Amino acid sequence: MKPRVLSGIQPTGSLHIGNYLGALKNWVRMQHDYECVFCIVDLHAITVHQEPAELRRKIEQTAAIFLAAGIDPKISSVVVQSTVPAHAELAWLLTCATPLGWLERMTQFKDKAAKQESIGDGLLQYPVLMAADILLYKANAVPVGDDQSQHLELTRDIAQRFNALYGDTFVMPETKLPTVGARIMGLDDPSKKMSKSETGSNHAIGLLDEPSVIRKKVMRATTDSNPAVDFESMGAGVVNLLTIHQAFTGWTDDQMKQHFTGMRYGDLKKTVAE
Ligand code: AQP
Repeated sequence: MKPRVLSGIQPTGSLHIGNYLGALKNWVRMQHDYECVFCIVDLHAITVHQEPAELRRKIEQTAAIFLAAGIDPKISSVVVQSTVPAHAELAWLLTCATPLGWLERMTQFKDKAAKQESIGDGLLQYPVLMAADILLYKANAVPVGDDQSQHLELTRDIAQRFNALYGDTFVMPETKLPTVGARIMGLDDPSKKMSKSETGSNHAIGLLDEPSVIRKKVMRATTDSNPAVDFESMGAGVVNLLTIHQAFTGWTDDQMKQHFTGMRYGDLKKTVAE
């Protein structure tokens, strides 16, 4: 029997190249070697307010993007989380076995809570629901971007605690990060990860952006005060542009250095935009 993979994406906002390079691209590759379940996690999406009609539209759009990216429904399962009640049921059982302090320490909770005047309890429980998604299917591997690593560690902690309290029940899942592209940063502010919920018009490259819009966004990307690429001393914006290029092309570090060393930023941006 093939080992099993579970991963998910929230149908919030517009999917961006961070979601593709951090998660989707790996999913497409792994579906031939693993038994895969890919989830559109709408119950996670409602941990912050969503307009119901818009959420329904985004669920369909996210499913279409999965297929367009190369997920093959003949070999992989695509599931809308809310259609399988066991996700929410297991989340409650796990909630009762999870110490509050573990959840309050999650950086994504702290970041998202800091952006809102009042927060719902769902935001705190977000990683428990994620643990339920993964443990429900006895997934062996979970391909995610780096921002989800802490939630995966928590999933293993919850599984271990549950197994210790009630007997061997859950499989320990392994985190699978991409070697390049695990954390794509915002084009406008390379200190922040590219995110659907950031509203800046030059922040993210959407998977559905027109080529002319992508070109414009890349040409406006933040770099640093150097005139050209210097691998010994680079600002985060330049590192980000090079990472995006490397993740899409699959070039080695040596190929990257040979091609880009000394290249002026205008030309670097033109190359990345292509
Ligand atoms: N910037 C990123 N770089 C690499 N991977 C990323 N992922 C997200 N942002 C980046 C990965 O994409 C998958 C799906 O993410 P999600 O939709 O479940 O939620 P998220 O991680 O919170 O992503 P966003 O885009 O920031 O969404 P919002 O703004 O709605 O919270 C995950 O595997 C994630 O690691």
